[in-house]
Amino acid sequence: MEGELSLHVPAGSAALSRSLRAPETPAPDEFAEAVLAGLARRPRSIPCRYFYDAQGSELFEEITKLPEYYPTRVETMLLEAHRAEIAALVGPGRILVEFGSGSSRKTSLLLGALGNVPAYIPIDIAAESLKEAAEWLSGRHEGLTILPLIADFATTRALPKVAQRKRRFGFFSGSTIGNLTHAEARAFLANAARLLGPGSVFLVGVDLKKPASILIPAYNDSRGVTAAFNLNLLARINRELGGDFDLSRFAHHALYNDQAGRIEMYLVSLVHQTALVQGREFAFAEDERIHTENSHKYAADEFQALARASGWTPVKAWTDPANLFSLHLLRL
Ligand code: AVI
Repeated sequence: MEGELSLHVPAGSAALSRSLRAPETPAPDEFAEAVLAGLARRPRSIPCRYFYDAQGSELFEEITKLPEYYPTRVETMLLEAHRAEIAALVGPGRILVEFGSGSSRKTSLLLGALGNVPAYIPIDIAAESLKEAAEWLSGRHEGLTILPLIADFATTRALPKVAQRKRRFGFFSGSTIGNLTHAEARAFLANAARLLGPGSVFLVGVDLKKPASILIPAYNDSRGVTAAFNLNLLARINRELGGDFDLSRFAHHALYNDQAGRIEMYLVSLVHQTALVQGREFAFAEDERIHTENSHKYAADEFQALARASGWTPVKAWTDPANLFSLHLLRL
């Protein structure tokens, strides 16, 4: 389901909140179908996009501030260090389209460096995050036209009409591309090429391959925020689908699958138990897992090969001295 919240922000957040339509909630049936099918299949799995209800989005924001979770910090540092060069390579007057925009905090750095941006189109499934992000940005970039699009960034088929009038600059940050399989990532990049159109440029943040000794703490932090984020999926099922999961009987587990080059997250049943979801009963053996997320890591040349296979030409890549994270500028 897609919906547009169209607004122009002359000054301050008061004007913004009056202009917003009531947020559209994602179709509950879609969540129910995904959960029921995911719990019935073997191995059990639920797509990670369902992490992001209001509580899940808040917990993710907390994750981004954890000392162990380096991606947000390092990507922000790369944007701060290279924004002027990025802006020079992108050029002025482009509409900025952000895929999976979330809180839009990093976007502000780009907007400041780009200067002349006719409109900003953040695309996200979480209506509340979009609204909050638009309000936050409007306070910092007076006069910016913000056209939020409530949609799944992976399957967005069309941009608002205004976006077709100018050349476009895509932004996909945070290594969210890592949450897609390689085939999905390729399809996403090809769809982004079609949406952004000929002559467009695309900046993509990609987490790099590195030792498991750095990766595992990033996905299993000492404060248990990532565990709470993972377990919130069961809490969301309880809230929205009449589930009766006992959260104290499931544990968060993160491992690095070296062969696949990805972090895998699971919810592990600590005992033999049953749980009800929309009146259907699911039995879990002790140690049985629900796969909840993959987070793929790419060497810089692996990502560039993927981008090429999807029709993009790599222009330049930036990495930090410790080789933790990369930013890739691509053009069509
Ligand atoms: C949103 N995404 C890029 C995060 C990641 O690192 O894969 C989600 C996340 N899962 C656990 N911690 C953060």
